[in-house]
Amino acid sequence: MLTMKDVVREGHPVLREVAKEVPLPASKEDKETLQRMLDFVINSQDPELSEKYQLRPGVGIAAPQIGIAKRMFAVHVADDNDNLYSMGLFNPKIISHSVEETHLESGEGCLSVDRDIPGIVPRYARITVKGTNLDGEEVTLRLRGLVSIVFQHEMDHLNGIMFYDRIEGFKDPFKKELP
Ligand code: UDB
Ligand code: ZN
Repeated sequence: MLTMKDVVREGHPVLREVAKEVPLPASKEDKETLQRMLDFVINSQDPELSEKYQLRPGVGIAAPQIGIAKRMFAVHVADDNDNLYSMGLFNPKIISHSVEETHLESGEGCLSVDRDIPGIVPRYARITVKGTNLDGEEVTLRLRGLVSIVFQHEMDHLNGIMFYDRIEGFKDPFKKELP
């Protein structure tokens, strides 16, 4: 079972790498890793398990956050209509996005960042994501609201981008140039 000990923190170079595509169909090992990541986010939201194993209640995790530079992430988060997005995705891609932007009023945090970094993190209001799920099916998702923000935050990890890179006026000497 993955715990916070497995989560690499700020300063680890893997968080600044551009992760590599996962060869498909996914290997047994890659599928097992992604399933463990999904189990981690689900467990972290279970009050008993999060207390017992001292897990931060997370909504998503990307492979680089457990030291694996591969393009895959897991999310477990519900939208405003209580639709649950609980899945692992291989090689996710934002195929289109709105011009309109949004942000979390309270800013963002990260499982790999053990400090509060205040500031508005601009995100697209709506995105369409394509990827391959744990069952090997190609899926297309149209997302908005918190779910869309979570997907964009996890996608950034696959490109070596941290949420604070996107905060206007926040100076990080190790900042990666944004495209
Ligand atoms: C999180 N959780 O999991 F707006 F119901 C964060 C942590 C770092 C605080 C644990 C979170 O934001 N939960 C949340 C937010 C809401 C409403 C709600 C629960 N992540 C995941 C992460 O670090 N992945 O790499 C950070 C989030 C910040 C914005 C999206 C992901
Ligand atoms: Zn993060």
